[in-house]
Order: sequence, then C-alpha cells, then structure tokens
Amino acid sequence: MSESGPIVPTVLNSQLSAELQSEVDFFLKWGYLVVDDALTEEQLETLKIALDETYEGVDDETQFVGELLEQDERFGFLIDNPPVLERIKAILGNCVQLHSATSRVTQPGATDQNWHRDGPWPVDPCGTPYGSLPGQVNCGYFLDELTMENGPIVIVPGSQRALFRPPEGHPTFPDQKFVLAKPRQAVFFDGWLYHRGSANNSPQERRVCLMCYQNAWMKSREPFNGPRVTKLREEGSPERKLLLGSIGHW
Ligand SMILES: O=C(O)CCC(=O)C(=O)O
Ligand SMILES: [Fe+2]
Repeated sequence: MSESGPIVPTVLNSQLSAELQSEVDFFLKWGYLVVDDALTEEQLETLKIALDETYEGVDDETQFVGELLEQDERFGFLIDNPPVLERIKAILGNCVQLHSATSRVTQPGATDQNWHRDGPWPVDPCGTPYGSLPGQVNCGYFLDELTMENGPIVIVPGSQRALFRPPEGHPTFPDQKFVLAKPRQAVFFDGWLYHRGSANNSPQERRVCLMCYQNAWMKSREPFNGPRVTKLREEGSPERKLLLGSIGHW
C-alpha cells in the first residue's frame, strides 16, 4: 500500500539544525561532503553481494553499470536512504529527483580517469539574472576502503564554481584532494566539481554505487521506466514517487 499525500512538497526548504546547516555550508563552499554512517554494516554487506552478483554476467572490460535500480531489488533502499536524503534535501531543497543510479567496478590495473564534471550545464556562480543555479549532487558509496593503491576519487575542492572547464587528461592540481573514504561513509560531490577516479594499482576491484540527485525540474539522464523502478514508484511514498520521476513534465 502506498502512502498518500502530495507528490510535490508544499515546502521547498526545511528548517535545518545547526549541525546540518554547517554541513550544508561546507558543501556549498567546497563542493563535497563526507557523510559518516551512511550505511549500516548489514547494508554494506548486502550492497557488496548485490553488486558482485550484478557484475557476474558482465564482461570484464565493462566497469560501469547504469540503471542500477533495475539490476537488483537490494539496491532499492538507496533511493531514499535517510542519512543521505536528509542531507541532499538540506542542500537542494525538498523537491528533488534522481538523475541516475549507477555503479562502477574499477578493475586492478585500471588507469587514471580524466578530470571531468558530471553536469553538462554551463555554470556561472551567479546563476542567471533571475538567480537560479541548477543543482546536482552525486553521492558515492565506496564499498571498499579507498587507499592510495586502489584509486581514491580525486577532487579539486571549490572548483564547482570555476567559470572554465577542467584541463584535459589528469594533470596535478596543487589543491587537489584524494578522498580516502571508508566503506560505511558516503561522499557527496557537486555535479560541477572537477573530479576523477584514480588508477587502481591494487590487486582488488574497487566498487562504488553512485546515486545522483538533482532539482526535480531538471532532466534526468536515465529513464526510470523499467519494471522494477515502475513498481517501486507505484508502491512508494510520495517522496519516492518524486525521486523516481513521477512528475513527467511540469
Ligand atoms: O570512480 C570514481 O571515483 C568516480 C567515477 C566518476 O566520476 C563517474 O562515474 O562519473
Ligand atoms: Fe564523474
């Protein structure tokens, strides 16, 4: 039975606790945030097993699987995982939807990714004359402890507001930061933050699930129209419906 209620929230910005407000301030300034206790031990184990099974049928060269929610029902809780969604809404407001739900398994020997931004939209720190900035926050659940060997995600804190694109390749930035995330943490990064996964020089795979959120008026990359997601949306709470794109057009 689905809960009833309006799908579009009636309030955009909720009152934040002082602690949450300071996390939002940090994110706005630096373009990233490490969230502790984003997963329980049990959830972490479940995700590892579900992800390994998802990749069993996938050819070794393929490091990326999209439409993660269609792959296995055990990924479903990530849609509105409370420690993450609470902070996403604190940053983006309550009217949010998923842009994509993906995973990447970086194989031993994989080389450095190039610097990139996830968001294709042109960015200006002042927004438009009207004021609005598009908001996209990617949330990475790194299932294996990130070390300098297995290829941490590298970011350039503050680069989300740079008026120019990142350089080609993966040259060193003086202020770059290797984020050595632990398995139960989640790493938020702004869609316009310069980032890249670094080379995996360890003998083990390095696994990540990426849940990407954005303002509900933005276009999503994934269709969210497969059988599993359709059922999750139909049976889900109003908030889940919104997150899974039930507002097809405005
Ligand atoms: O693997 C990573 O650490 C980052 C992946 C990434 O940036 C992407 O898939 O767009
Ligand atoms: Fe990326």
